[in-house]
Amino acid sequence: MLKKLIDTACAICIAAVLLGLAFVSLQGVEADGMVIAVSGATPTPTPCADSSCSGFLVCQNFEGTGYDNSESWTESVGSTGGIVDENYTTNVGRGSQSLRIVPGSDTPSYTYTTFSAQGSIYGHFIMYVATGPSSNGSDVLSTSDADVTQLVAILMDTDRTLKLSWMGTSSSSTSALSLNTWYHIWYYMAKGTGANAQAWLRISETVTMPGSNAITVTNGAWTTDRVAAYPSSEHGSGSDFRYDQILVKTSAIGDVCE
Ligand SMILES: [Ca+2]
Ligand SMILES: [Ca+2]
Repeated sequence: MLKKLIDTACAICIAAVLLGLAFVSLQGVEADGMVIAVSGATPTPTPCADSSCSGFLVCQNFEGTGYDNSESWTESVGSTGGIVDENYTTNVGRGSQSLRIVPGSDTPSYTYTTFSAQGSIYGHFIMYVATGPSSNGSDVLSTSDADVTQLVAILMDTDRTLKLSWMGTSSSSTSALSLNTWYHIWYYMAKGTGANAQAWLRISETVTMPGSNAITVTNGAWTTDRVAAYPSSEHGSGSDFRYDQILVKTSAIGDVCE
């Protein structure tokens, strides 16, 4: 009798183990057949790049009165109707405030902060187009040298496609930004020695950086360091843009926080 009870218990025990293995097996295989690790511990999520502003040359989210992260920004508001509002709350990309930039009818509007001279930078910003530009090649985000000479700029045409432009040369993206939609835009710019400077642009509606470029430049002519990367409007009335989460770093940024 005792042996039979032990045998019965073992059979139940083995069945339970087999059921458990089957359950673990089911849990361990995703629909696409990729086997993932199963453990009792909760996986630690990889923190997004800007979970803190530590290590960034620029890390601006426009939160609170004025600018945040103790950064000093200088505004230039275009004459006759220009707007630079770093406390904008109607359309916000992240947090509770964003930046609105509208050009004046006679001069553009922009705001900038500077950083130590860099031969190459990685950047990110989010933007929202309420009204597209009235002319092709309108400034969206500019980078400049120590003399505030524009080196490479991200521009937008009237069809709301973006392009990278440098010294009279440009390379265009293939798809247009929709109106009233927030886009994450990542870029990389590295100076060269003549006709070999590098740049790329990537665009997404999510915080995950795409693996491929929307624009690739390998023959850029710029050879000087840059000290600023800043939002700027078209040179003429028409556009109405919002910006948020402006980041600059000397190393890759990757996925960002929402
Ligand atoms: Ca914000
Ligand atoms: Ca603010």
